Amino acid sequence: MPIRSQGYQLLPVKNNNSEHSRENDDVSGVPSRRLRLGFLILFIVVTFYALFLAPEKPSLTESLKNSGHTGLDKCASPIAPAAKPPTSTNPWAPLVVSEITDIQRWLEAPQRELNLTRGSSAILSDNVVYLIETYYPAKADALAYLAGGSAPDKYAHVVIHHGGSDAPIIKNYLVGPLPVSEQMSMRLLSEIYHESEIPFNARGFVNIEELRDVFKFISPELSEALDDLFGATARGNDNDTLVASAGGPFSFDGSTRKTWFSLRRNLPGPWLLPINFWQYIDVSGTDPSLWKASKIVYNHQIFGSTEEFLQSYRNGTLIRVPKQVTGVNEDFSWTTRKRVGTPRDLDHLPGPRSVSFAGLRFRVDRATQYISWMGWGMYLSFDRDMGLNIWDITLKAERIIYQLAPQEAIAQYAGNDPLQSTTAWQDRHFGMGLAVRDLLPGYDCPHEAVYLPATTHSALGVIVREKAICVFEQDTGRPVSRHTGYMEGEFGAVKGYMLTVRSISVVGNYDYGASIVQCPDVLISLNATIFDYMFHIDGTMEVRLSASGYLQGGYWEPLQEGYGGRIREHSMGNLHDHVINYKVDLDIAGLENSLLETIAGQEIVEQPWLEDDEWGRTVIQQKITRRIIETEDEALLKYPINFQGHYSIVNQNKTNAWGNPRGYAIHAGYNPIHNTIVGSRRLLNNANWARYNLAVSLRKETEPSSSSMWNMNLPGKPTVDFHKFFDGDNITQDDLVVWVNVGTHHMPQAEDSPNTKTTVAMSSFLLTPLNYFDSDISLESTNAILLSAPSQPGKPWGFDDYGVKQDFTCVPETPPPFEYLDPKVYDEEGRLKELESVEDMRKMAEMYHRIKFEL
Ligand SMILES: [Cu+2]
Repeated sequence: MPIRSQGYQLLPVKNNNSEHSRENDDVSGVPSRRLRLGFLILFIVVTFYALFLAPEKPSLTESLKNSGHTGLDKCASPIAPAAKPPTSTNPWAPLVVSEITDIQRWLEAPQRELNLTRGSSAILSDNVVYLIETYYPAKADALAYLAGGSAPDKYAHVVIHHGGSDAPIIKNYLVGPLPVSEQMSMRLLSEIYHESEIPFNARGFVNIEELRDVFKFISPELSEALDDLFGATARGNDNDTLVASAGGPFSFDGSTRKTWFSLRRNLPGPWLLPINFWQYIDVSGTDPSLWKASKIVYNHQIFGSTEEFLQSYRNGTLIRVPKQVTGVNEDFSWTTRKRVGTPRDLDHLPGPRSVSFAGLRFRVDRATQYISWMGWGMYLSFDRDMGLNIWDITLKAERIIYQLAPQEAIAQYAGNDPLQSTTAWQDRHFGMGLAVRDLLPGYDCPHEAVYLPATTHSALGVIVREKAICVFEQDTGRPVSRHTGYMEGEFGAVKGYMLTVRSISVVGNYDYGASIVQCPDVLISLNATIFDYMFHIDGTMEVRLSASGYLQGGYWEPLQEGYGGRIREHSMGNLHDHVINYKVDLDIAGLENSLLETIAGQEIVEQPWLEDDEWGRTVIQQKITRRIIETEDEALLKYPINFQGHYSIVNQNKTNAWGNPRGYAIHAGYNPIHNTIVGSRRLLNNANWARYNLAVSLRKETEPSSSSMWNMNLPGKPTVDFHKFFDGDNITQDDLVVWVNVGTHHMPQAEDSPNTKTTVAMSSFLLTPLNYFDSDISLESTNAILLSAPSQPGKPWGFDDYGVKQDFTCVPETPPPFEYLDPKVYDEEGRLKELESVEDMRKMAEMYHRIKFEL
């Protein structure tokens, strides 16, 4: 049924000549002489200011002076000019090596009665300091500091494995205030978790010692059988041709700790080279003598114990995989990243690179890790669990985001084998911050990028990576806005520029655009994750995550059909979902914010101006419905069907000049997905955020994060239960947090081999002004052009480039030669540690994801 139009009535119609002629005047486009004169004066002032007075462009002025028009001088060095942070310290700064060392010593003092053993030599039944890092201050305290008050006290979050207790347990402590003094104290930190106790079986790995007791499950007899069956060895020798990888989660509710071991060939990219042999091991508790291997699966045969398997092997009843398909003589070089094929035309030339001829246009304060660019400002921080995070993101001196931080990254696999079908990773467990990698200059980030360090602590000491974060500005190669026209002032373009802050983590097999995991030689999955935060001049920012690296490959055989894609003779990529959650603590025009749902629907409306002719008396058209969502319970959200609308955070009491509430909208970017699987025991209640595209909750100091490093191993009893955040609180005109997901339904294919590509394994969301301003602020840019029509056809078009000479040139500095250095590793005393071997470095990098047998 059509609805009746509103607000119109049929009246006798007359031509209104006077109004018509005024409209004509308006569009005549002939500016008055006064306007033209005004424009000329403005142009002269702007040009003079840009060339001689503008304080923000010292390097351009300098370079212009140096170069003249006769020859080319050297360009300004690509060094970021100093930023002016709003405060003298970064209240969210990670702890530095000396602070961590001081806390370690304070914890070890006899009067603390913690009976600690240092991580490097600890066994499971010892008490070990697992983590020391910054505990972020309460928001009210940080805001008071930003507003000119005193700096908040600095506290540390300390995790201790109490393996030496009668009932081993993990405890969290708040230690401070820093620096260490008589006033320093420690207390249990439990208010941010939903479970007061963290079961020991949910723990993270401390060192290789724990795994040594796992290696015993590969007995000499079993090694011999493996050698015979696969032509590969796992004997604890340097030249072993098999390594292990384990699946997770390791526990359901903390009562046990078990994992499926899968064996893979010890070659480059072992993740792609599994053999069809799996072992289920029970490593519950702290007494390795009670651990057992309860099952072996080989060639579709299931054995209740290693002994059963060996018996069958010895007595000839074992159904063997035919020798020709065991890969004995196979060429496995395809798993390397070495260049293949014939070089393409002109590919012997280096590709284009971008140069800021007039010097860098973003500012950096290294001491506080504060960055500013084109009206944006932000502080960076870094933590063990998820790596790079950003604080106090301001635009034109107004805070838009208090905190922007990744929270968790899940990857749930499928397959017709014991490992893949039971795997649901949550990479926070391994520490995506700990897994940050030094960036490859010129390859991971453009040549001119400015690098910033990150410091992370683990039970084995402190790692400082000098090139953990890169910051760079790029020409996006397309205008932010443009229009062609003949009227004065309507033809022009504003150039698109973007500032990117990036970090890359490699947890096991994938290189997530962000971090480093410590894994003693068991393979989990090695993914590189690239975390990008991209800022645009119109107030838009994009949060983008890309993944690369090796798949967690499976053993291909026809029975795997439907669980992924075959990529080689006996290798497949198994189907899985990645979902990554971000915390976005938006503060739009203050703390009092509401969640606005905007939906574009369809209406059939009858209009009085319509004739009853062939078009009919009704039209079908779009219509917007806006609704403020009032409680948390209604704020577990999926993007509107067909993206007909969006969700936004607005301040209902602060309006722009047109009466609209000022807001920021959350738009889906690439791959706006959520988790496919709901109800799996392995993600029962520990990653409920992954069921949605986004969710909005009332901000609470007791709900700082949607996950924890133990969540992976506690699906039945999660340390942080996201659904508990949604307990009916009113969310109108209050401080809100948006939890937004990105991800990929990863259906592996041949082109994922040897590595997944960031071109498609990418996902993002955008935050963009929604009536936050009165009009488009990118029009403020002087990197823009305004054209005026010639007086007669054939004459050149006039233009105004606002005095910014886009053709300015000089000789760029030669980029420094490529160099890649190891991170600095400090021991518990804060002394720089010499790693003994490359194998040590590898262990540290691949810990738990590629386990080399050490018997
Ligand atoms: Cu994947």
